[in-house]
Amino acid sequence: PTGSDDGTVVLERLAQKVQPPSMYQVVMLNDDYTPMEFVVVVIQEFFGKDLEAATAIMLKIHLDGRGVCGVYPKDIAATKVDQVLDAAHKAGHPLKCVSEPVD
Ligand code: NFA
Repeated sequence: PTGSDDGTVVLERLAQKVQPPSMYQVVMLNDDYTPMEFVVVVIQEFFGKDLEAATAIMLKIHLDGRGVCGVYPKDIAATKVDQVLDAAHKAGHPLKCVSEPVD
């Protein structure tokens, strides 16, 4: 390499451009009306969990008020939220979920 640039500047600029996607958690909220079994099925269907894992997440939401169903890049997390809200609305349940940045 010639000159005083040893490549550090180029690598710094590359590192600024090439970043892992910022991750978002899909959080489901408890309510008093949505059946537990519906929540378990939704978590299995849209978040790829087996029955045991989906049941554990559902119970955590039921007991704590909220729980993380999965962590994804921003656009995928937003799609998961849409899928859950659409399925809940179509079934007549008030189930809510949101996505939020992972700290
Ligand atoms: N709290 C709901 C019930 O008792 C179950 C539920 C769990 C709803 C998780 C929403 C999220 N039927």
